[in-house]
Amino acid sequence: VTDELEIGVGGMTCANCSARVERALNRLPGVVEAGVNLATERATVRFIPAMIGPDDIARTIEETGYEPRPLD
Ligand code: 9UX
Repeated sequence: VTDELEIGVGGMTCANCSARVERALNRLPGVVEAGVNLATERATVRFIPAMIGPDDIARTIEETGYEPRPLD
């Protein structure tokens, strides 16, 4: 079973920023696939809910140096 989270990411200025966030998310155990769109300032993350959750994903974005912004 997998779930998908879409979350805003603030503070990204160039394509290296989005690549950093993408790499950090894809390294997390339980993340199946993560993509980060610089233009829309959003990350789309498919994950295994038994292993990881939205809070962990948001924390990783923050620890990478950017600002997680939960969407409505
Ligand atoms: Mo680009 Mo982002 O040189 O911190 S990597 S602005």
